[in-house]
Amino acid sequence: MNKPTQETSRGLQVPNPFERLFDGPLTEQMLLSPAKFGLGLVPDRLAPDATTNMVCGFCSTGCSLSVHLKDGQAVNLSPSPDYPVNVGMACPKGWEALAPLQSDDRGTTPLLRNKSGKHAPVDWATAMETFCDRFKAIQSEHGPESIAFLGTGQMPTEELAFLGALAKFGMGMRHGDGNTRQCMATAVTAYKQSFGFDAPPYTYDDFEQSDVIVFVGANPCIAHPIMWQRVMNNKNNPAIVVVDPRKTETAVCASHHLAIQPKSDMALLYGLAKILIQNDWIDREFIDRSVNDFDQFAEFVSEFDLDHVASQTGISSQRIQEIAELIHQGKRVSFWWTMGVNQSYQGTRTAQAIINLALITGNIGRPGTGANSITGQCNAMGSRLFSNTTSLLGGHDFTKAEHREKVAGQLGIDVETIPDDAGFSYDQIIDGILDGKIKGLWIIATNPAHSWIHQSRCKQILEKLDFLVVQDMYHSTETAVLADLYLPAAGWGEKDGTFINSERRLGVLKKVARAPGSALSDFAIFVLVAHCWGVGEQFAQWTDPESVLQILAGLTKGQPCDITGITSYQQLDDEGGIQWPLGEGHAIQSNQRRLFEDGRFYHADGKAKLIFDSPQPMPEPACCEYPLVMMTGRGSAAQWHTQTRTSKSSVLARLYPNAPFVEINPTDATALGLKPQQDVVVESRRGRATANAMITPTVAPGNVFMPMHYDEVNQLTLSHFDPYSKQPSYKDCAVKIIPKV
Ligand SMILES: Nc1nc2c(c(=O)[nH]1)N[C@H]1C(S)=C(S)[C@@H](COP(=O)(O)OP(=O)(O)OC[C@H]3O[C@@H](n4cnc5c(=O)[nH]c(N)nc54)[C@H](O)[C@@H]3O)O[C@H]1N2
Ligand SMILES: Nc1nc2c(c(=O)[nH]1)N[C@H]1C(S)=C(S)[C@@H](COP(=O)(O)OP(=O)(O)OC[C@H]3O[C@@H](n4cnc5c(=O)[nH]c(N)nc54)[C@H](O)[C@@H]3O)O[C@H]1N2
Ligand code: SF4
Ligand SMILES: [Mo]
Repeated sequence: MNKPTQETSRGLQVPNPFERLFDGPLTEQMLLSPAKFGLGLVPDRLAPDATTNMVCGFCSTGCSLSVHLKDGQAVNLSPSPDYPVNVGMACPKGWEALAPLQSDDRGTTPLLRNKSGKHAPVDWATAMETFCDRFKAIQSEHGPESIAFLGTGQMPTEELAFLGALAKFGMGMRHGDGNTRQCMATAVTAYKQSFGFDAPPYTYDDFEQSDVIVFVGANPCIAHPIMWQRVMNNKNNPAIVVVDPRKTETAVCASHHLAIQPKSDMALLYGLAKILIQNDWIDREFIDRSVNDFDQFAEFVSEFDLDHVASQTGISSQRIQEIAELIHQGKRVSFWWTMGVNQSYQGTRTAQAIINLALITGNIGRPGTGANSITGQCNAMGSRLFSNTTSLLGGHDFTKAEHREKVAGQLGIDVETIPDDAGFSYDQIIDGILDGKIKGLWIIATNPAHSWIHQSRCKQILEKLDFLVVQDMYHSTETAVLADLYLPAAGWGEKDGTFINSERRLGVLKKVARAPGSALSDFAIFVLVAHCWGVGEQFAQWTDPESVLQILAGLTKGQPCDITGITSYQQLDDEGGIQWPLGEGHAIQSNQRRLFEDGRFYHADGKAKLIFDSPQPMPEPACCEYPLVMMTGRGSAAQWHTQTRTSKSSVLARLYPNAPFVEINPTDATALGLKPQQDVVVESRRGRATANAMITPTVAPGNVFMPMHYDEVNQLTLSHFDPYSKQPSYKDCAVKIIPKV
């Protein structure tokens, strides 16, 4: 029989973290090398030569991939032909999804920094003992709030919920955030304020039903290629408007490209609203029934002088008029936005300026419409609802006593263990390290030493910590090498769970490969931590991912994101994924469901709010010394973020330039005397980076662009944030280019 805990030779009460995953007696030997004891093997529920469908682990599109097994191990994959998201398509990353699992720098054992400062292998028992001893020592000296965590939108919902609950309710942490802050925080805040809940309203079928499609600050051809395929399936010959300072791959395919000045979107969107209202090209009936604050909004936008808007945006007033007419004439207009909006010092109000256009024209709640934020990472939506960071588990509010009571009751925990606010946001955690409030940090499945804004400072700050734990698939990431303790994690394909995609669809991922060495799933690591920390009892029900989904579903009862109707992974598989909400006992009417069909929003009076504010100037504009505005973003469909995963595929490696590059307009290049591919130094007030000059008219004169996939980029970026969402403004800072001789 399994024992819940067992004493190791060191006297540590070590749990059996694998009770439901492995049914044999636990020995210390197993903890030393769990994979040898079957913990890494494919579960029984898959036949050894099966083909099984699972959701891709890169972007939020959530394509289904059919993974083919031989002798219980994944050998190949192809896109699933009948899944409602991707219907037989995948982008290069999806096709190559198994490649990152095979790599020499996979973590196979925990690593502990020794006295000479080097990482040395240790067993799991030592790793857990050190983890608990060091974090507890910090807490007893500096208070429970002196340790924090940074999580991710790239782990299954069950794992990120476990992390959030364990850290905050079990380990007494108050502060925890994740890379979703870098990505979706603005959309979350905008939706919460405007709709009363963080609820992207659309379904991918809307891409196919629209007759006018407006993309603002989004480049789906590169970042969400299969969503773009859905646009290409649209039979209505839609007008496609792309608002982006660059002539991106998406802009090239559009019928209308508005190459606006960076960060002038608000002026443009208010200008459009003014024209729509002035001409009465609005849906009065919908506004009266479903929208608040229209008169104030109409008055606010009436002040916008269109010639002034034209000079700010660089788009002529005739062109703005033309786009307003297009929106007016469209029967089904959908508005989509991504990081060109979210990653801005005024992102929340910009996102709301988009939402306002959809609301005043009644383009919401019908096929082909919506104010639609596209999410980024495979489980960004899961993280928004269940990471227990900004929101209390299940989209609840830490500050509301009744929500804390409800969650405590459901989980059977003491309500006092639930903090009464959301704690520090990511930037506050980083600043907290600097001013000595945060002494210990646990980083899981994110790589801030590359991806956080103004990274040279970030690296120095992480080095100030008394104790840094990094839990990653690879021991070689920019962040993992800084760790005092490194924990080796299984990745996508090596574990079970669910992701929630951009259109709110839950889909299953599965263990189809064996994690290397003694790497464990993040889930198993959390079980282990819970037991070693001494709160195993509190998490006694959190035995395996599928049980945790049921716990989480229970928490959503009565919430807009109610998923009490989801009862098993099998059901998700059978249905081709299920979009939230699905209440208990409700039948799934359609596998393409959108929100707000009844015109009712989540504020107490059922109405949406029009929220607006004056546009602000860029905090670091181009000047004599730094005459170019640098934008950053995705460079190719084959590169993922900090490239820890995609760089492992030799197929993908052929699809993008290996060296960092900076896109610069021919006019600026000529003025600087640059030759194509010449090495240049890109310098901002904070750092210098060497890159290849890519001379191209796709960026306007005065602007440059660098892909975020290269470590150098965030040496340059300026640490500034949206005041409401605290999302970093990654896409605007002043630089100069110095030719290298
Ligand atoms: N291949 C690949 N796909 C990915 C990812 C990846 O790393 N690689 N990451 C995923 C994630 S997590 C995310 S969040 C998404 C991001 O997806 P996107 O947001 O589509 O990608 P970005 O390139 O970051 O930014 C989009 C565009 O914003 C523009 N932009 C910059 N400043 C402004 C501005 O002031 N106004 C406007 N209107 N536009 C502006 C840029 O020129 C850029 O073309 O992609 C997801 N998909
Ligand atoms: N300049 C600039 N910077 C940006 C952006 C930008 O546009 N411009 N975009 C921002 C955005 S939108 C985002 S989302 C962030 C992304 O930034 P990060 O989250 O830092 O980037 P990733 O490379 O995806 O890092 C994920 C890490 O998790 C590890 N990992 C993957 N799967 C697992 C798993 O299952 N378990 C564990 N334990 N580890 C795993 C990977 O090896 C990798 O180290 O970057 C942001 N940074
Ligand atoms: S579009 Fe996104 S979800 Fe689909 S295969 Fe590519 S990376 Fe995976
Ligand atoms: Mo993102």
